[in-house]
Amino acid sequence: MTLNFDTLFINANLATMDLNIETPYGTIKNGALGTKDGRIAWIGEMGNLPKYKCKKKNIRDCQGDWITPGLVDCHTHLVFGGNRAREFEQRLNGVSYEQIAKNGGGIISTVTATRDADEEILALDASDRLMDLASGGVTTVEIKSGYGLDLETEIKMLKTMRSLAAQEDVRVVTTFLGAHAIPPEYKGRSDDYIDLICNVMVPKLAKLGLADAVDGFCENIAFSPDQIRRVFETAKKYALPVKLHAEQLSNQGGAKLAAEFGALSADHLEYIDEDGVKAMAASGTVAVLLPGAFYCLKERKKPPVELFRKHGVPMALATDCNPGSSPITSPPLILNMACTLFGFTPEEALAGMTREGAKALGLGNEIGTLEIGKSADLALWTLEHPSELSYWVGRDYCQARVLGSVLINSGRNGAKYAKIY
Ligand code: DI6
Ligand code: FE
Repeated sequence: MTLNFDTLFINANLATMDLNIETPYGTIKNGALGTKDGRIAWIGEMGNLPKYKCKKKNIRDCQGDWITPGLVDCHTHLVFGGNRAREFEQRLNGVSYEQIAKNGGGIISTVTATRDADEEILALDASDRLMDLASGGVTTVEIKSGYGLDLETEIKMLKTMRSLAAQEDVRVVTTFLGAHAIPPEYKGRSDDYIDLICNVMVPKLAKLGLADAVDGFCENIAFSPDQIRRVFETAKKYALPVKLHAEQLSNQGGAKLAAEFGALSADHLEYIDEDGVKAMAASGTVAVLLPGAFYCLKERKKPPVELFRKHGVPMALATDCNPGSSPITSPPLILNMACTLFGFTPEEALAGMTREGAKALGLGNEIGTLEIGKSADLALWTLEHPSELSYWVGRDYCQARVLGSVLINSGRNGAKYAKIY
């Protein structure tokens, strides 16, 4: 039988991250990967390449470069107005993150800036940050709303995200994070704000098709488990998957609640206990760990990586790019931090931003590994070995990305590689 390829990558080392291939990183050395209609149609060693047809100009000689699945950044707050460098200064002068929030700063200062922001500027700023992620190898990004906290601004944010998807050659998954903070006009009336989320916001956004999932912030400076439960029940009514910022600053039992609702992920989790981990294992909820926020907030308590391993909870990693606790747009920096700060192995780290990140978005069957039938979302790197992705500290040197089979040059050597690929 002759296979027809739209594109064929030859002489590549493949870090498939496919658990069915029992080499570290699911590696296939000296391999090839063929695509058809945006999907991976064949993958294997060069020596086993079957008879094929492919236009000569679409055969790319990778000259020993590595191909990994396109990176998945499964937790970001990429769309926001302004920045919070002044609060960074305050924190260095001894004011805590929680205290700043209590004084009306923190998330609320970004809410004010986002409400005021001109739509075009909002999109331009976010697109700039998205380009950083892309040059670090990202092909899929999740973006949360939650800096509007009123229907109009939440819609403005979510529409901005959808428009980024069209511009930037990156897959964008949107999440409604209305339950992020109590808006100033609801101060002291958080239950009324939850009513607004459940009775007005979720129904409207579901109707507009602007949100792919619903998230919340379960914390003593944000919303209680009972309030989050109401949000989750509403999401369920509209068939929207849920996820939760849980146990970031204290243990509120948020991870258990998330697990009870079959959440895609529970995120942060520094303060989770073993019962919470067991509940996540039972429900298949992914642990999304965010070393950037841990680092920027100078946290001491680490998420219990050993317990996640022991109970088989998948661990994803993400930048958490946001103006308060993680102004970071470098995926490789997150890989390095996960290893250095949380004790991930480089292989676990790469899995965290590929296979497990995909799972955290409910896209485990579509992206995240190099497997026949999955979308041809790839990242190409000039490396000796994939451990280098975690070893260099924040060095974004992805050479090119492929999204659904379409080649997109990016990275510092884009011009050079434009010739080769
Ligand atoms: N946890 C976080 O790390 C971000 N949101 C959240 O609930 C921080 C958001 C911010 O400080 O602006
Ligand atoms: Fe977050």
